[in-house]
Amino acid sequence: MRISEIHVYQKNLPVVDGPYTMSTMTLHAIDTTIVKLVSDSGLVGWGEVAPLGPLYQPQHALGARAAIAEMAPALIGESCLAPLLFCRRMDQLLNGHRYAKAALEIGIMDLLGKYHGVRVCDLIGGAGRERLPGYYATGIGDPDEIARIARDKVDEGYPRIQVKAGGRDVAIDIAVVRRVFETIGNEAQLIVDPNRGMTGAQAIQLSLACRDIPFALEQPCMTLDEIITIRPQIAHPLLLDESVDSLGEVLRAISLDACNGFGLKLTRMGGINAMATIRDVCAARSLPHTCEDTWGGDIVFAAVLQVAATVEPRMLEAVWTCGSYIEENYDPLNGIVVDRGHFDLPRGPGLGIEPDAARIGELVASYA
Ligand code: 0XW
Ligand code: MG
Repeated sequence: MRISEIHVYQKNLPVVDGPYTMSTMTLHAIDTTIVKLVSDSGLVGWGEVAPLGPLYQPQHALGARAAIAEMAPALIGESCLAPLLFCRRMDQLLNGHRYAKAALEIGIMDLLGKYHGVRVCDLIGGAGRERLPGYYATGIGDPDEIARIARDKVDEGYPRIQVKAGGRDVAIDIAVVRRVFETIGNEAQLIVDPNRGMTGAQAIQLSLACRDIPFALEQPCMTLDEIITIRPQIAHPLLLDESVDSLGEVLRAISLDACNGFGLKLTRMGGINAMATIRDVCAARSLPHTCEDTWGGDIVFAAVLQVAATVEPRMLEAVWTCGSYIEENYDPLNGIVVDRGHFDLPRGPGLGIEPDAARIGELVASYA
């Protein structure tokens, strides 16, 4: 089975009840890129990558499409049955740009699963469970507003709540954390995520002022170096998110004893197989992690669930999808939906979803 055509689509995903706010940016819509890999067997594989605007990380939507344009012509005729060799071929065509390569790799894994009549999770070890815990991420807001959202989401069934912080007076963030904990107590796991928007001093201040409240602090500062500096001075477990963008960075963080776990974005890491490797590395050091991505629709989040189902339950922090922030599923029948704060793994072969052509945006490039 070889690739005979690659089609690239672009779609804007408006943020439902938006904008989505973080310490460093405000987003009204996210630009997603969908790839359709057509094989000479007639089977079709789907991939997707949706960077979170141009400021969240160095990855951005136009970069994804430019990288795909750079590689796609030379990928026509490549085998769909050997994902490792396919990824090596992409590395021979373009340096870096793991996030764009991830979209194509997701498509290859979808095709491979469909070819063998198995789910993607079966290709990377097998699903340990069919239902996965989700987490809800709020935006930046005032204490009462965020506490109300946290209460609602815990009542809905979410076992983990992430509140945003940073980019403002740290006293407000301290008040938010206090108010949220007064409201939900230990009914859900609490994460505080400044998305790089705090100085080291602010992060220390937040942590020490809330020493009595159990939460994990996610990516408080801009760089790994800053985080390593403050780590001995804070009272909470520390998770890295934006600072880790590859297996190499995960290994570096582990070797520097820089964190207690990770927020792992599938496309940023390079795709499904890269995530499976990182899953095993994290398990070897008992470092829990999420399975998630920056944004996107059914395709990228089906891939996230396929990986999450293979993670040992005690090592999986939770799954995040932007399900409640997007308007519709690409696949109206088997699309990813949040059910009482949890997600069910799709049942069909490959990724287990089949996008509707009318819902995947504009065709922007085709290669054959
Ligand atoms: C909460 N998220 C998973 C949504 C956005 O992708 C940002 C992100 C995070 O944890 O930084
Ligand atoms: Mg984060």
